Amino acid sequence: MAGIIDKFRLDGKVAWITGASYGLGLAYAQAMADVGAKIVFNDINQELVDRGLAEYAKIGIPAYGAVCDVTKEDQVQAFVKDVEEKVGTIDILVNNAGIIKRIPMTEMSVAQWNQVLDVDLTGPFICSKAVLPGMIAKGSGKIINACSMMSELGRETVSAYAAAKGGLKMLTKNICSEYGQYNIQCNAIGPGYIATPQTAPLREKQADGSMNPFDRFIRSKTPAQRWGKTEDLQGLAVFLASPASDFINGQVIYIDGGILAYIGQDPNNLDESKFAEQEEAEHVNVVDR
Ligand code: NAP
Ligand code: GCO
Repeated sequence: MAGIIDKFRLDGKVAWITGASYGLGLAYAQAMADVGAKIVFNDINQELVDRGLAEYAKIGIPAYGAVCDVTKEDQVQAFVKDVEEKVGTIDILVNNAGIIKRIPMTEMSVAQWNQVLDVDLTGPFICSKAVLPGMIAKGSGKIINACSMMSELGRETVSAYAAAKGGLKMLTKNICSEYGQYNIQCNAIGPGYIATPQTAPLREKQADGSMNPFDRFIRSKTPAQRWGKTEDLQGLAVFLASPASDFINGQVIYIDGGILAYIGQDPNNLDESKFAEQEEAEHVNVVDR
């Protein structure tokens, strides 16, 4: 008799993780493959796709990868058609691909604004629109969006990113509203501050070798007093991709070490000696791009 653990398996499912050559996307793919999913991924150039394929081969994951820019609808439609012919209907879409530009709003050009919105908000629209017909025909589907602390909070220099991630929260709720009737669930993962290439500049040591002030700041805002590791998010990704979450829809689930619940403490009160071991672990996770 099937036990509850079987509800967390993805055997026979095709999972497309966008922008999954490294970072959180690679971690999501590893986890989903571990519970039986067939992995499909894309990146914006062949070098990155080859890098991703090498990463997957190194860990024994048979993956299908191709060049596809999530902001180009023609490329996305062709990618999905190719996958459906060669691998099968896409059961799970993780809209993971994303960029950030840290520029004061008054200095940000419209082109820079549009570039962030194109990848972080229009990209998920384009990719979701491309996979929904197959999910509707199949009678089931999972769409998982990459939201952020910036879906709830603002901060200096990330206006375009926050606007995109706030919009992505509402797109998540709207896909739920419009397609839930077809047994399609659309939810979002809301990571806190995770050690990946995207956040590496925020942890880089200062010229004198001292801790980056933003690194100290984030630890003072996180009850766990550490950055997240990509593996911290793997369980939630599998859960939202699996039958175990079939009655969860339109939700953003935050996985932030407690940031959104905590007012924070004086960064000067932190005992830096506690960080040495944690810091080593975080650097292992940051893939040099
Ligand atoms: P990352 O290390 O920068 O990786 C992002 C991935 O997306 C890369 O493979 C990147 O490839 C790809 N990508 C960028 N633009 C693309 C496009 N137009 N088409 C296809 N692929 C594209 O980011 P991450 O830290 O793993 O984050 C992954 C997602 O989680 C992002 O949406 C991010 O906003 C979100 N998130 C991250 C954190 C965090 O603390 N790390 C927290 C909350 C949310 P290239 O190398 O070619 O750019
Ligand atoms: C930043 C960071 C954040 C994280 C993440 C937090 O510059 O503040 O890059 O935006 O990437 O989105 O959840």
